Amino acid sequence: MKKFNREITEDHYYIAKEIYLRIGVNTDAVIEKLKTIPISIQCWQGDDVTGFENHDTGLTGGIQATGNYPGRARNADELRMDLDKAMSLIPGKHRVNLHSIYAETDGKVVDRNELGSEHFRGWIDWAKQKGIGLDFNPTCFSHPYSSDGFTLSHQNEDIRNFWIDHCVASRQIGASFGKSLGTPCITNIWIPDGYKDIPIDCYSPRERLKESLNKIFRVNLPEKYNLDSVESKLFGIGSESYVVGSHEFYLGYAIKNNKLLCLDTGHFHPTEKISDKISAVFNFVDEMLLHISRPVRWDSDHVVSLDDELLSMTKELVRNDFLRRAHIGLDFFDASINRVAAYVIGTRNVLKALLIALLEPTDMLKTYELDGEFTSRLALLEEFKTYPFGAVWDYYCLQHDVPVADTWLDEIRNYERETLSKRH
Ligand code: RNT
Ligand code: ZN
Repeated sequence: MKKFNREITEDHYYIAKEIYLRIGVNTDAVIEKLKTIPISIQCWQGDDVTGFENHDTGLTGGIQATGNYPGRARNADELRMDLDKAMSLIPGKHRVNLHSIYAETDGKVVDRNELGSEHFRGWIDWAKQKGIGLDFNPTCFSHPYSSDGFTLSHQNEDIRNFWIDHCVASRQIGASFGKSLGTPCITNIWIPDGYKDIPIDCYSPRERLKESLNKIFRVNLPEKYNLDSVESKLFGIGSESYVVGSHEFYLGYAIKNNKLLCLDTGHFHPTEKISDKISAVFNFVDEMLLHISRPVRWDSDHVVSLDDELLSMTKELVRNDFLRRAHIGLDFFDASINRVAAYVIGTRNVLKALLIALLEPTDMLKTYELDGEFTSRLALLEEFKTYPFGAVWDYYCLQHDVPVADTWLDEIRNYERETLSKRH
């Protein structure tokens, strides 16, 4: 594809700047604000949630990465190389979100309850060199001890304890990330526990989960290094009838125990909107983690698209100045397209959605709302949809020395030809 002419991009921006000034929006200030918002990029899109352990369990836990596009990262070096490539095509400084199965154990078998920060040296050094933060997740799936579908809520105490130890170890690894990198790590607990079919006792597993969480969090870690979050889900593949860690369960847990609540956009009934939950939840919890994905039918993890719900979410965050309290993470995995492109598409879309939200003259709209001027509110909301945010976005990319518009795709094609296609 032909390169974008620098002058045209700049001229477009100057025209857009005038158009936004008319409605009281300073695009230069918006650009400065957007630079300060990090997105936590999930490492697991790069290898279909496989990790580097040598279990033959495959991916379990009711999640699935479908597709067999060539070029999956097979080890930490390849994954980091792919993330480097993706991040070179995304404007701004972001974070990377790891799972415990991405430990580097030098060929030795180290079970998950025995993992330590030494197994993440490669990741820490890489992040330090890039000047980025890391986030973390215990992996409570794809393991022989999760094979019957239960982990922290398991009826067997030994199995429960194994997972408790793993979660404590994970929080400590998270704290070591925070300490080494100078930015707190969010360690997010998600478990797959649940039943395929109608349960008799819904209460006991939840009671056990609560007790396991209490034990996990009893180990005190400084908040400047590690922040804990808990993630709910409605159903998984094979846990269609009952999930122990439901929304109400974790909402209650987070409020009572002062934890971050993780809202994954794919973990609710299809007509429920996360965008409408943010303001409700923020009346009761201090901070939250967002797992932005895109639900389609049964799948909660399609690559993020610039759709209405994403825009509603970023508008919620911007309008209420929630950006300091809401940590933005991504959670999608698609094995049917170029995986590096998937990173670029999803992350650029979240940034575009944030930019569009930041370009809104919120005070003006709020005034109309309070004055009962609903005609103006609707009329302007609709008119603003065709304002030239694309010109501001292109300029933002240009400023960051990142390909403008669709020209990043050429770099992905080159990378595919020169690197990904050689992985067999
Ligand atoms: C699963 C959860 C969870 C995982 C990652 C891999 O439904 O969304 O966040 O996607 O931990
Ligand atoms: Zn998630």
